Amino acid sequence: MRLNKYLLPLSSLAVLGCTNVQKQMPNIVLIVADDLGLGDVSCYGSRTILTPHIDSLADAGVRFQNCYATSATSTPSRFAMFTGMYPWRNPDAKILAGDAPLLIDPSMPTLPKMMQQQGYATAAIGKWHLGMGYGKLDWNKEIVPSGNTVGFDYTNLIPATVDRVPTVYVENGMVEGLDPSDPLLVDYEKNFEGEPTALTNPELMTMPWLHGHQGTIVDGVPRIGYMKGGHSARWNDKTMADYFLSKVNSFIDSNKDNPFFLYYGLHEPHVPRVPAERFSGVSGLGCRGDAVVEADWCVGQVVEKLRSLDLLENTMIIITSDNGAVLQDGYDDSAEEIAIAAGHDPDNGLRGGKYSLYDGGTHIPFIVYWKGHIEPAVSEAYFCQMDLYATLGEITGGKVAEGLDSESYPDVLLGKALTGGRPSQILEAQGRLAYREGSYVLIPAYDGANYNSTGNELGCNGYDSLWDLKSDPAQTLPVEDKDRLESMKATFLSTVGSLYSSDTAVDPLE
Ligand code: NG6
Ligand code: CA
Repeated sequence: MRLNKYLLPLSSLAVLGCTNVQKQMPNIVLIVADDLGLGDVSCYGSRTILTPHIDSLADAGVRFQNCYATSATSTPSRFAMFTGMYPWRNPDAKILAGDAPLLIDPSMPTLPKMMQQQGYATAAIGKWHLGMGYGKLDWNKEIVPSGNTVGFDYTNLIPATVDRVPTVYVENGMVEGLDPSDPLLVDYEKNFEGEPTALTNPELMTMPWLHGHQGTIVDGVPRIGYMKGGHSARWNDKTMADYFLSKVNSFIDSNKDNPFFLYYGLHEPHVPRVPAERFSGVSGLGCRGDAVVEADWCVGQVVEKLRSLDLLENTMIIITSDNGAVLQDGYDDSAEEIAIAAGHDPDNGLRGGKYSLYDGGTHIPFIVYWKGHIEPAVSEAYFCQMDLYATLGEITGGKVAEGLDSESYPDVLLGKALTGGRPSQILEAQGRLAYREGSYVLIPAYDGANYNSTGNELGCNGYDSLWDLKSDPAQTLPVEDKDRLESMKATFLSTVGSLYSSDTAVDPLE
């Protein structure tokens, strides 16, 4: 089976992909952390950070050893998860600014729309990073289209990332808590006169920046981009986890008697890492470790909520991360120094991390828990987050659109098959593509710097390299197998066509 199968309609893929599954309609809670690596989670072997809440779901559920995001950064990875389509098919699916327009065309089929059609109440709460509105946004009016347009009945979102303006919550397309007499203005090109930035007022900073974060200072943290006004609506980093959790709890309360699909985008441990005071110092690994502990606590709170409403046996909980881990990501928060001193490896020995075509970029934690329906297991099966769309469609009886890249593997997701799964995948990192087939990965030749400005390895080697993740998971030495390399390259090129060019350089940091 080669990549040309992506050209087949999905109906054929469904036939190829799996067995007959009896329709079931559990609630689905999809929790996606931001930059959480395999080595950050103790059930994956971390001895330096303890994540007891995630671990207890892994102990009683299926823990995937071989699950991948499509991409090594957030926007493309989330785009694929919700649309079931490879992000590189959409040239705009790159790390988005906070004022970027909605990336998902409202006419596109999406996972949440499919769930809606199945009678599920749907919500997106937390990190979004898929754009909002059209053209130049007026943040003081209702933003249309928004997450609500692409399948979520309720949305309460960070427009982009915690380090990008505007630092406000957007609930169902409206900036929450905005005072009309203090309108919110946003610009990614130039500052508003007199507004404090890292360059004009460094004395206001409690979190110094190293790269890229020299814009407006909010809460002592300099962000990417500029904003003015909207003071009453500005979030407080330290209460963000509690804020989103309260929205999650309300959504679950309101939908306890009907099926619901909840996407909960945890903002941790993405920069800036500013957890609640009560988590400060708890990990012994600095603010990044504390943020991981806070994220784990949030997972525990969701489980407690479901337990208190007696919903656990009727709810599938999926925990994952949008891309691999990163330590140094543009702030002077000592995450790297502290991790090195403590022997904390957030990538669990994998090469590269966030931003990278190496395995650490897209190889992510993935745990599926469904009380009473899933046997505890560790799965070696290959699964991609993008496959959730087709797979959840098959499980719930939802109508999956034709022609998607998403493939259906219900037995894999439910832990009935612990091997098998997806035969191949195109991986994406900063607009560059690689090709995985079985345990082999082809990283085509890319020119340009192999490290970005924050020192993270990208996978630009200047030559075609082949790696065998089975015999060499840390990608220490390329495999010398010219025939395999040539055959994989031919398949890769016939799939991605002109989208591959060795001088592709789209790293916004460069
Ligand atoms: C980068 C930012 C990084 C992070 C990333 C997006 C700098 C130096 N780096 O441009 O801090 O915001 O974009 O991360 O500015 S993601 O997880 O949402 O993809
Ligand atoms: Ca991320």
